[in-house]
Amino acid sequence: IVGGSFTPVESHPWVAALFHQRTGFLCGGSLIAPCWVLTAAHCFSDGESTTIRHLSVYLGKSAINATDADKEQRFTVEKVIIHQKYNLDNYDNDIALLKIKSSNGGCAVRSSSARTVCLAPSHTQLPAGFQCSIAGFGNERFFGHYSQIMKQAVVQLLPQTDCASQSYYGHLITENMLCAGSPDWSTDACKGDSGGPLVCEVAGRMFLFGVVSWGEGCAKRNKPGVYTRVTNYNKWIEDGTGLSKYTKG
Ligand code: 4AZ
Repeated sequence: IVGGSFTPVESHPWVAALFHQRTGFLCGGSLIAPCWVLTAAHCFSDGESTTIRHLSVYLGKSAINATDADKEQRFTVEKVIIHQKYNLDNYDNDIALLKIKSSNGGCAVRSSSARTVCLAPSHTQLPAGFQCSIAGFGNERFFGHYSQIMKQAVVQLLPQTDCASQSYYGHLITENMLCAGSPDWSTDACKGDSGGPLVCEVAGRMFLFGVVSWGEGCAKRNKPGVYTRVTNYNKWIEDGTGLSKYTKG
């Protein structure tokens, strides 16, 4: 994350950190149900990281290179579901589900450092200018390295028409994407934040509206962060997880 501030995981307890056995930190994610993490499909597009026995998922992690055994929970990945229409040329449908399992065969246990985030009703649209927040371990500058400590930042939702205009991204923006940035272009998601959450508070609850997907550079003028539009995928998530909103509780 470029700009923003360091944050304890308790402020973003749905943030998951995805690691690859050989290459280390891979991507962010969001806990949407005790056994399910939502992330970006492109985290697995190198074909290497899809070897699921090489993947680990952590919840409750405030720092990449430190262990707080009292707070963190570690999981292996039982199943990776990549969206069947994920397009690796334009990152359309950049969404994936991970089924997680702890060493004792269970799923996530709710605590101050680990809890689920809500999904908004299908096709909910928040107004342009709405303030949402992003969190992750991604770069603090485009030519930098991953942040050792979790960061958060506030970004504003942009009008889709602005984002798809010629001076921004033009036809690269599909209906399955949303754009967010800061008015002075100082704050953005960056390399390594991919898969992580864009959450917006509505009626006192935090809802997952975006998955960090792509952007041209980081915190560049007229080049906002692009996020997978999660509210377009409620049915896909229900089908993939087998959880309907009536059985989740
Ligand atoms: C990346 O390479 C990446 N500024 C993620 C987010 C953004 C740019 C690049 C958005 O993972």
